[in-house]
Amino acid sequence: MAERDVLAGAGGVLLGAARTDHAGRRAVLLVRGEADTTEFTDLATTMGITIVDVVKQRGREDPRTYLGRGRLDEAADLLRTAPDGHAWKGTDLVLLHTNATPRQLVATSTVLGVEVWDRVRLLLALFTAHAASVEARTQVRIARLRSDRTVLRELISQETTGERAGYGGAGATGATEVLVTLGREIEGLRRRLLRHARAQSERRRQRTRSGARTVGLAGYTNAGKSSLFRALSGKSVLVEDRLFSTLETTVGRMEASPRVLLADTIGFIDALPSETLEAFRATLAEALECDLLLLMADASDSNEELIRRLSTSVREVQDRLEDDDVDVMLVLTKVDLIDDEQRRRVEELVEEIGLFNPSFVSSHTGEGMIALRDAILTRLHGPARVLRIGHPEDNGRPIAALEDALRQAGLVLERRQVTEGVELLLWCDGAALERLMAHAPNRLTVVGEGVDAFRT
Ligand SMILES: Nc1nc2c(ncn2[C@@H]2O[C@H](COP(=O)(O)OP(=O)(O)OP(=O)(O)O)[C@@H](O)[C@H]2O)c(=O)[nH]1
Ligand SMILES: [Mg+2]
Repeated sequence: MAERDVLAGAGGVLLGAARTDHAGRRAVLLVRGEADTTEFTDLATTMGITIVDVVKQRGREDPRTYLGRGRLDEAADLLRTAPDGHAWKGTDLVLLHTNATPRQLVATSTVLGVEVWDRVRLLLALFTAHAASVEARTQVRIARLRSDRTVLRELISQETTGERAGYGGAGATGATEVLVTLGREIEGLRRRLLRHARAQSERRRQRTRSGARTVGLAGYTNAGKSSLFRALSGKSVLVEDRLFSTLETTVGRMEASPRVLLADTIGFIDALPSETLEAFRATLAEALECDLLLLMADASDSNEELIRRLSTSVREVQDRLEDDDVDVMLVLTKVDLIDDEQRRRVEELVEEIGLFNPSFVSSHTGEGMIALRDAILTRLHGPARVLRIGHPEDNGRPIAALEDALRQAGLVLERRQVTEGVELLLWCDGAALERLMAHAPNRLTVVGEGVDAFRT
């Protein structure tokens, strides 16, 4: 279906608007109640939209008009009559600080006469603007069409019940046709996405069969997932200080161990309706179906934000937490931005919500990264061994061949020279190690277990 503006000229609920770049737009934000508007404003700012004014009205949402009818009419007047130099002059977008019902969306846009977005429409517009890959674009389009469909149904029902005069000249029959086309397009896109998901899930199976282990990165949007992915894999992915830079899953190998795969994915956000979230299930599964899940949060967030965002993330990965086959580690990022006292407070906070032993890391300064790498490998492969090659009575027999054999059999992370020969910090399957030891009697000795045994 061609992108179209179903309600152009009749109040402006823009459905499937072709416009993807909203940078430079000026908007008025309507807020009912006492909610904190920071995150909403951040979402708008991320898209380059300037909020020129905020209208706040106390009390509960009006189920039909969101603000009370009187306040809404005042806003409509001001939108039409704002003189030059007034903040509202040139505003063609009104934002509602809520996940609005279709009824509220239709009514407010009819009264205001400009484009109206609620939180979900703002998110969908943001996703549309950021979607770079085919997969991301397909997901986003499905989510948008689904959301458009609910608004359209509301319009049709209002017309049928006579609540609203015929629209766009096309009348209810025209709208019903659009509805059918919408349904068909959603179905087609869904099938395409399903094929993609099947291919992905086949790839996952192959990986597992080849002995690769996967580490999924999950957390609130902007937590620093892609930055950590980049630091651990060396693979370049988009990192930006904006919400929802990443909309699909990227898999890359861990630099320290090519048999460990990392999966960076889309971030979470509060209160995304399930029909919108549904479109992203497949890409999330690609990252969340893993052997080890890194549950990530930004340690430099304020206490309330940290708890809120971490709780949302915990909710989203709940079934992973309950799955015995999935190991979960808590990783707190951007530790370079906080001091020791804040760090202790963050530790207490996460304990209060039932999480323990966070790893603190900074992808920028590298702080905590070696420890995190070691912890990941230990969780996946068990404790490392410190293995000595060489013996005082070896009389300088070359050790290179043995060292090569060990490197083939397992993962050598670090190496150091000692008087008897060399010592390796090694992750290796027990049976493989025993075979090698039997081959070279007296030349290999396990002198310690665990990463710390090597470091001290
Ligand atoms: N100071 C500091 N900033 C960081 C660190 N890690 C990430 N950032 C910044 O935080 C912002 C978000 O980082 P990303 O890695 O894109 O976060 P993300 O979780 O992938 O975000 P989305 O994909 O948008 O959900 C960027 O501006 C990064 O430069 C860190 O360790 N220290
Ligand atoms: Mg990202």
